[in-house]
Amino acid sequence: MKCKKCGQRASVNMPQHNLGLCREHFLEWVPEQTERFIKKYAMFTHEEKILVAVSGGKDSLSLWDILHRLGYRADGLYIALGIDEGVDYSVESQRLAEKFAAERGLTLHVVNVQEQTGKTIPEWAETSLRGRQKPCAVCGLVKRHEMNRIARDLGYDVLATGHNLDDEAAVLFGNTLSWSREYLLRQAPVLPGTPGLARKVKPLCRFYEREMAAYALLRGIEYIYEECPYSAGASSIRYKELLNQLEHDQPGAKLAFYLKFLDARQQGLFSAQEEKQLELHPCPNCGQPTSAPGLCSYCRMVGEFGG
Ligand code: Q46
Ligand code: ZN
Ligand code: ZN
Repeated sequence: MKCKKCGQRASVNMPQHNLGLCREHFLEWVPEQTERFIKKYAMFTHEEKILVAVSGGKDSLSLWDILHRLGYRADGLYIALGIDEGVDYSVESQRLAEKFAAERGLTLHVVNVQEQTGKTIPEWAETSLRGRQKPCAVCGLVKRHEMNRIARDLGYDVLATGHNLDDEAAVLFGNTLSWSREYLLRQAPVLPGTPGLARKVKPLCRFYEREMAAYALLRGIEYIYEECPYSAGASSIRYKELLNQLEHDQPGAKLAFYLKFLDARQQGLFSAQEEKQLELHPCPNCGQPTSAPGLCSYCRMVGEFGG
């Protein structure tokens, strides 16, 4: 395939878009498309302060790189989870996030979960889940809480995460299989902010995972290749494989699945009453918004198992 812009040999072929691009034009195309999605979904403006949740992986570092190239005011947040037993996953991902920031003169905030809460994520899982389940449930809870806390305390307008289309389509697939209307209701490129809670945005939600991998590679971004050791066997990985099989036979199927869901949302998939369910109440302890009145899940966990 040839580059659609200059006719040279294409470095990246994207059959789903019927598009091939050389290195130079692909590296231009990705930020252009990102800017288009930011505007289309009214994610943020150049005046707003953005906090990018950075894991050290290809998606979040590429997102930070793209926003920086587009001239947005974006700082990073790295949350050290303490997942290092025999793998050095957290240590290595923190090193790469810090290196990325230092090389570009960008601001990176680092929160250490153990210093903040007294326990690492595996230790929290050991006590609160009695070691019976994978730590992901507590990990998600703690990460969300810390991201919201830092965004609020440091005055960021927007919290941006690096979820790509494969992530979003897999989540959508899982929620559709179980018809979890409550979770479906919360899946969108933009979740509006409320007092005390920054708006949440996913600027890469329309990029295929392999497009982001190509971007990181061609930009020379050094990122952690290993997945978190606890991600093995997650249902989202199986859903990704299934969707990839479908995509293989039918290029563009993954994107159509996600975009048609967004269209259906716009056309009133959910009733006004359901949309209202998204309204949140402040937690009496930490002040962070929570779906049910009373303490939020994070404060309940720390209250019960902390100390
Ligand atoms: S939730 Fe689970 Fe991830 Fe936390 S414990 Fe690892 S796999 S990092 S996205
Ligand atoms: Zn070209
Ligand atoms: Zn709370």
